[in-house]
Amino acid sequence: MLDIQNSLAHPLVIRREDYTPPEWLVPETKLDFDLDPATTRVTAILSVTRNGDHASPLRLDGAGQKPLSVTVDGVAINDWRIDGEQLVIPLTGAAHVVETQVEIAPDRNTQLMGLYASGGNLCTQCEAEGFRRITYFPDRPDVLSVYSVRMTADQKHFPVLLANGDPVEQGDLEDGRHWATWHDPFPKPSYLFALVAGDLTVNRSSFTTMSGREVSLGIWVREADLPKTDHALKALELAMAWDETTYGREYDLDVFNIVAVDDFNFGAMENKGLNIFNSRYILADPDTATDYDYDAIAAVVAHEYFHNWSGNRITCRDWFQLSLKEGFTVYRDQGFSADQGSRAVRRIEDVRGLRASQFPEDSGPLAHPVRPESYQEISNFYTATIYNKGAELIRMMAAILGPEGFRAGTDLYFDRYDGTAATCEDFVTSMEEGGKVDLTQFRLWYSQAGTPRVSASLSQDGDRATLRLAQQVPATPGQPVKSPMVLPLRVKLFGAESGAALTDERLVLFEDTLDTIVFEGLAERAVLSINRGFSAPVVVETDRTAADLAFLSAHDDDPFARYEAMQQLMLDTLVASVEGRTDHEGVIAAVANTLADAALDLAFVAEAVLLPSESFIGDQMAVVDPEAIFRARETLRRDLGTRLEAQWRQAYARGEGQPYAYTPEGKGLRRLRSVALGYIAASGAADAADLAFAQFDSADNMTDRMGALTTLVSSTSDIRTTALDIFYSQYCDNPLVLDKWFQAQAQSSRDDTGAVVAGLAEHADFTLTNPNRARSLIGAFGANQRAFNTADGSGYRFLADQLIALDRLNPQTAAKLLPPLGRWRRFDAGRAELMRAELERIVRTPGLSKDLFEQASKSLE
Ligand code: 0A1
Ligand code: ZN
Repeated sequence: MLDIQNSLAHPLVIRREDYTPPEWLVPETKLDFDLDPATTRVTAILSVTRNGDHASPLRLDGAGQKPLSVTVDGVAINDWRIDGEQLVIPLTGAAHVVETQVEIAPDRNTQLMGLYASGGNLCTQCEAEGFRRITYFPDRPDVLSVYSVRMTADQKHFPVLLANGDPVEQGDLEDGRHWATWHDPFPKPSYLFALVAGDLTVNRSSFTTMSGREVSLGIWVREADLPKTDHALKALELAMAWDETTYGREYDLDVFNIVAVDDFNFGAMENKGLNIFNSRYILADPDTATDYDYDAIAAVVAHEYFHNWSGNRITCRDWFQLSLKEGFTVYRDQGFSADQGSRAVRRIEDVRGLRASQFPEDSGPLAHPVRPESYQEISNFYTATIYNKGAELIRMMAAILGPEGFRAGTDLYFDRYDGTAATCEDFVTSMEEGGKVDLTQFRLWYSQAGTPRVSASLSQDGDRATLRLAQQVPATPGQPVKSPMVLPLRVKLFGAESGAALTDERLVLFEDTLDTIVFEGLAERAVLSINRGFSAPVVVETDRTAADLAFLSAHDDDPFARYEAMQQLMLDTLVASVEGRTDHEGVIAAVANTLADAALDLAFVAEAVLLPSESFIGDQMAVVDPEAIFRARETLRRDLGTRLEAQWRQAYARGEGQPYAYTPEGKGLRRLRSVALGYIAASGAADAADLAFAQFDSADNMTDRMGALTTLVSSTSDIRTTALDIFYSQYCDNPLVLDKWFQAQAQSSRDDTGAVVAGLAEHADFTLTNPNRARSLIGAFGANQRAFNTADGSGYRFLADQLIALDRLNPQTAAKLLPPLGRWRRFDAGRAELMRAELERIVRTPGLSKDLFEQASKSLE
């Protein structure tokens, strides 16, 4: 039973079908901030115009501020009222100037939405509905306004004052305060508003755009962090150039600023001309950031920059269209990253991420379409489905249109909708017109949730082979019955004896429930390579034998397909082994083969020889048995370790003594080295812990140090505590590195991980007020399938306790960490009952946020 009070407190469901255009527009907004961490006074002067023929009053959204005064056309009024959290102002004419004054308290803002304090500086986060916590405003993305901002603050504590757009003027005041004004000529929705006041220093460079305009670029950080900003700045320059060559998109203001802050709910935010970043996606040097961090920084910097066109110039009409900007921008940042290094490895990483986060979402209680129909709290919809599945939709359209058609489609889209708040439908229409294709059935991808399942079977008679396809889209909450979707499947056949290609690659558009495709003129037995490059985000089941998969893992000419064949072989082997049929020979031979293939890129080899994660194995099973999965996976790891020990040692040695360089070759060497170390440890070799410790101790970079520490934290050797202590004392003053220390322990495969994590939650350096820290321990633990799902339910209890505590401070971050508890249907009755009990306890908690309430109550349904 759901708690009546909470259900009553949060009954409001917002529906896509209820969209109506705004009743009032705000062509111009002037903001004046008298900044102070304890009490900030905000004066807003809005020129408002009636939109259409109606007699409704002006309704401005608000949240938590203290209203001080309201004037209309320069005259103080007192017939305004507060309705819920909205400020309602009766207005008679077609256009008025409305001025409000409010007070807010940034230093008590632990939700990190609106104006808040982080590390002594003041900054904002307004997406999706944070602007209403700053001032009264129609806080919806289809109200576009031109903003002018004036800030006044104490000069000593806040020497730097930044806002959107271009700087206009600044000056000093007598009382130790100073002021600055900024103007953003591009009309924008309130969620893109930003300001920063702080004691910051800047790493600057400049960029000349394709039409010859000079743009001044700046990354603003604390003085001590300045040496860690070069990589992000370089990435920004690369991203700006890439968007010009790939999409013809040029930057439009004279300045582009980025500010890094330590307390941030997400990764970063694309505010017009003033991006605000979680510092983990800016700061890097070899001693503190891993190769993975470097790659992520470049990807996030590019992502936020690309939003200037896909998000800011063209924004979303309403939040149901969120994937319009997010799916497309993820697709764009993936393209950028692919162009910087190995395309295949990047695709493997993206697909692994999709399978780790989006597939479980799509098959669980929180499944929703890429364009959702309803929500209670929009912050809960910044999901892997909106972002990553959304990107896959764009990728499929790009495949269907081909490169030229796709570019024509995006050109048309940017051209036609520039300066407007658009919809997903507008994007699809642009693709249809620009690419001259019919996407009627394709639109189902936006409205139907759930990961389609395809079964594919190839049969051959002489020189003729028939591929039989069947598709099924599973039921999801609120969508019991589905129609077949358009699945673009890249398909190719290889000769089983020769290993040569028997056909060209074909793009099969599989649109019905069933289909057959015939291949003629095959000189030998054909082996099927399907969904190459992961051309459709679906689950493919085939009747290919272990021998065929091993063959493809060695001969397919698409590196992604080689990887997939190996993964499938490993997965089949592991699932069989959980079910009691253990035969590791096929996997051992295929891994040996890959390790021996000198033509392969080392980063690819490292990816290809990694076993599927415990949770991905769990996703294949009717009932997840976390212990059995863990044992099966460890046994295969041990066998691979022992049988191929010489090869692992050889691979390990290849990276030895190489000086650090952040290059594709350097990254490949380090990645393979860490994977090899893991296998050497899995083999039970007596020297494994010493080897890992030596690597840990002598590493000149964080990638090698973390690679070793990751192996050590899962080992039984006491040397692991020595390593953890050294790491702690070396980096306890660096929050981003200390996050890694918490995270590595929460990810450990040791039996005592649950107890260790509970202990770490009491550690002096643990805090729920910093989202990165909370995620590094609680998030990582929730993702550790075996440790989290111990049969006594202690992991569930721990997570629920933490979420209830976190919800009081920061509802958004709490709600994001809930999903592991929602997987109860996938487990045995005992665990399911324990998980449900914790979800019910959360739902019944008095004063729960609507963020956590929505996630927990939906997870119980
Ligand atoms: N638009 C940002 C994501 C983002 C969303 C909400 C936030 O509020 C806490 C912050 C950032 C992006 O896609 O990068
Ligand atoms: Zn984004």
